[in-house]
Amino acid sequence: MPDSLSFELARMAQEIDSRFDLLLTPPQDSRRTLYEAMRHAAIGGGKRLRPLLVTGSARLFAVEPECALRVGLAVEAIHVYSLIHDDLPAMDDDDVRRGRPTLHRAYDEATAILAGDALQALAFEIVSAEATHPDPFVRAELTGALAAAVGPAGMVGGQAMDMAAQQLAQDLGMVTRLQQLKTGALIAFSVEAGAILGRVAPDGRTRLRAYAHDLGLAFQIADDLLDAEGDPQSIGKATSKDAAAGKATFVGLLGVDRARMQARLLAEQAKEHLAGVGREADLLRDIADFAVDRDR
Ligand code: GRG
Repeated sequence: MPDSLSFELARMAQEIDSRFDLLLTPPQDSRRTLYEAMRHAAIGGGKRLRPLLVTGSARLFAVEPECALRVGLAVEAIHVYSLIHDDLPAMDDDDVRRGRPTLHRAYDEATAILAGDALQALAFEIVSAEATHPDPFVRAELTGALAAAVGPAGMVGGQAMDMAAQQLAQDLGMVTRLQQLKTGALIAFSVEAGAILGRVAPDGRTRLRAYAHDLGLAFQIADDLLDAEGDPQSIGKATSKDAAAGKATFVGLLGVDRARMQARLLAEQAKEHLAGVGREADLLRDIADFAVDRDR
């Protein structure tokens, strides 16, 4: 990984941690446990890749860094909520996440459900607040686009398809569609958010959308490869769960070697969509490589 990307990842991790720390100060009343649970899930750990994508795309349009950081924080709050709910016994029933006990293990199921719900609401509070952008039309577009990326036509819809897929015959088209919603929609929002903040009209976002499409798939294939053959210690969660659960994965359909080739191809293709853009797109290029070369 280039030094510049390690630096950006470390700086983003610090930034997100300190912002969650400020926002989630436990009150002196009976909500204390809820706040502590939200802190357990949101602070420390995680690559913070989605906030970095918002920053990376915002750089192309000279967006105020504070605006991009706030949107990145909102996206990370949604991501953490999805991880908490995905780990619940009713879903993946996982015990370890980001190297720590999952939230329902550290606390209890009801607290984990509420902490996820609260993080989702917090994300919309952050993104729609005036501090995120002075233009109310920009804030409204961000809010609507985030809701679409998270809802039934986005991440939650993808999760529902994933659960149903375990009972169905699986093919590449179906897995691609499912993963585009489950993982790809929030990644695509993160990339597009920079353009929304920069007031770029939708027809000026075509190449950025193509980059996000290929990156999202490459990222998911790499995630499948890590589940199949990664080290649970460095990934911070149990591995080899997908095949055992009969999950629809790229590795299951393509095999390890073809899946690795496909992920690399998609990362290269993602970078090609940025051809002609100057050094200001280097962070997005580095993220495309990192998405497939990572070990966690
Ligand atoms: C339960 C509402 C609900 C949604 C679940 C996105 C999702 C849908 C679940 C997350 C679980 C999962 C393993 C998804 C596949 C890929 C993925 C999003 C991996 C985790 O993202 P990373 O690698 O994690 O960015 P860190 O911990 O680094 O933030």
